[in-house]
Amino acid sequence: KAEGGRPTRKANFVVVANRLPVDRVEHPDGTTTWRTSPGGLVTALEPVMHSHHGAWVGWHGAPDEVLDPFENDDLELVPVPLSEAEVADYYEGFSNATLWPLYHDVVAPPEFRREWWDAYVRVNQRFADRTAAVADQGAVVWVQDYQLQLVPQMLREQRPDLRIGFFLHIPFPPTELYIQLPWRDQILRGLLGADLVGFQLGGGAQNFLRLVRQRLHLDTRREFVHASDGRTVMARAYPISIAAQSMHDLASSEATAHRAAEIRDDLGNPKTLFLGVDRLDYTKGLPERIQAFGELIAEGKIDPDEAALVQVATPSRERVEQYRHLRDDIDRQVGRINSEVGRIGRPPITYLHASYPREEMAALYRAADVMIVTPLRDGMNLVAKEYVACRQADDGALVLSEFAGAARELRQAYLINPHDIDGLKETMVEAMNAPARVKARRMRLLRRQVFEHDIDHWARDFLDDLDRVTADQMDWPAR
Ligand code: ADQ
Repeated sequence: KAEGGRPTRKANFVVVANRLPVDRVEHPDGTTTWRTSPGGLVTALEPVMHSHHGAWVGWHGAPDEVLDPFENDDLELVPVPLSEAEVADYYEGFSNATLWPLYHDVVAPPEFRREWWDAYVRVNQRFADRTAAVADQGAVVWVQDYQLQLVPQMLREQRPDLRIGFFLHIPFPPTELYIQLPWRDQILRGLLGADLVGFQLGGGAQNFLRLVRQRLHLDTRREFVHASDGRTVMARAYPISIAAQSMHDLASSEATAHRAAEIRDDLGNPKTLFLGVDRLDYTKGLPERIQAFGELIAEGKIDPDEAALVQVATPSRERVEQYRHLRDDIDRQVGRINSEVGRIGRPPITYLHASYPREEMAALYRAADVMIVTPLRDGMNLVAKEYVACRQADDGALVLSEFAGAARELRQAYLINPHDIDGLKETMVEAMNAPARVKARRMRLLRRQVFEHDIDHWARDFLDDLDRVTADQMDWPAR
């Protein structure tokens, strides 16, 4: 039920993200409505949005279209327009072909193009302008992620009254890699416009603080920066999580139980069902995982009559060249393995290049005996936490890369180095064959961790700290 019209009241809580949390639905009669996308962030922030007068500033997903602010599901949405060229330069270019690979340990080479940077600056300025126009005096503004790192400073220049938080969902890289960026100092200054800069892990906050000292010659004490305008900025870790209880409830339903059984049945009721679920991204370690599984079958260490791998890969960033190559590579790799070791009606790998509703994801998680999460670098990885939340008993096993942020919290997972294919293979076999009591001990601890640290916990921690920093109630270190 989309409604037109400008907002009448200014907002005192504003989320700023590249995308609005809605998708457009086109109806056969030509009308369009909006549907709230199932993301964790919008779910977590809904209570805060409603208890305050909240607004969300972001792109609505269609290039070359200017839309008025509108309300959907009681959320006030403020669309930021992007031209076709800006989508190519700011989003696909600077965000996803420069920053994304640079911040993920340069697992793919980042491209540095000056026209992409220009577009990034221009679009960040537009987001800042829209936000400045809708935010009430003294409002809390929470800027999200790597696409908008200049917004905090741009916003502060116009609106020093605002309380500004920033959260980075991806890793913040080691200084040796970060300093490759031709615009390294501008981005540090952009982030320092915030009162609180949040990272997934303490290591990211440390990298940031070190760079601020080295590059900008600012004084830092513990997790505080003494900014050049006299403000104190805090940099700290807030590991993001999921809506664990609602994920668990979904997985526990009769319908999900039925669908999970059906999935196993369709696969020939294997003794062990391995599952991988990722956005199709070169950071996620898909080739390594598929390689390991293929070798285990070829060497007879996994019997294809007794085990199957389902790999679900959500289509992603298909206009960026490296993503197109990755897709072709994986198609070939899966095809080769299935043709070499598969038998009629029983390919060992079921590969699905598609996005599924939450219900289907819950059924897959519930059906799987061994979840394999093997990113080469990942800010957090919510898939690992979703699998744990969907367990019905203390069963199942999680094989998890040390290079996922989630490995810091999920210590009882079967941790692996995805670059070490032999180690990965050994651990997959170990997880497959582990006695029930060993798996139960591990899973019990994992479940406790995920349920005690859910998405509400994350949002509350961040916003409480932002309140304290801006109210000057922090225990500031002596200078
Ligand atoms: P992503 O790189 O997208 O997120 P992840 O944290 O795993 O990675 O989140 C993916 C989400 O998409 C999960 O909720 C998952 O259920 C869903 N999903 C994946 N495949 C799907 C499919 N085929 N169909 C439907 N849904 C699918 C970035 C960072 C992460 C960080 C998050 C949150 O890269 O490190 O954890 O942001 O901060």
